[in-house]
Amino acid sequence: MAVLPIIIAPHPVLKQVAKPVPAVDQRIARLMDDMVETMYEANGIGLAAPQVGILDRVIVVDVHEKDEPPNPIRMANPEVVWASPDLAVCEEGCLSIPEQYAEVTRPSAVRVRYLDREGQERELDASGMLATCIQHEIDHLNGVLFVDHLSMLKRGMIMRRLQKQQKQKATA
Ligand code: GNR
Ligand code: NI
Repeated sequence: MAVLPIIIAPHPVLKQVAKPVPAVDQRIARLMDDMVETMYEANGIGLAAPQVGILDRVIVVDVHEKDEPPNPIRMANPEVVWASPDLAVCEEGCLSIPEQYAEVTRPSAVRVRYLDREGQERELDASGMLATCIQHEIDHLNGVLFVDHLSMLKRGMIMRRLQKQQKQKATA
């Protein structure tokens, strides 16, 4: 396993649409494992392959509570097959937009179809933080960041704050 470098916005790879994986082969299983390790190392609750520069439709999530054992979920070709009509607001962050947060509104529950690490087709019913996180990760596969759900004004404020913070970090 390996910790991969996470790409920070604005970067063109984060705007690209990722390709479906034809099958969950050795390479994809390895990528899933490396992404889980990278997610844990970064203290994230999810990670999408484009965030580590790989344009395959692969995501990992783990929303376990601190007092519970880890529960990583690895997904290839995840697809929302049902979304609840009721919406939920969640304060979101993103490892590719470090230290910036904003409220995003999304369906409060989703059913997602995907291929697991063994290439088996599965469905998962998600609500709460898990539903939010899965939708955030699938957005990444479509070149969409959480700030794209905000008004132009709020997005501009966050991206300018991020630029300033990244420049300060580079010269610190
Ligand atoms: O670690 C993360 N936290 C988070 C919090 C609220 C909503 C979504 C997320 S996902 C984010 C990790 C990340 O950037 N995944 O793409
Ligand atoms: Ni993200």
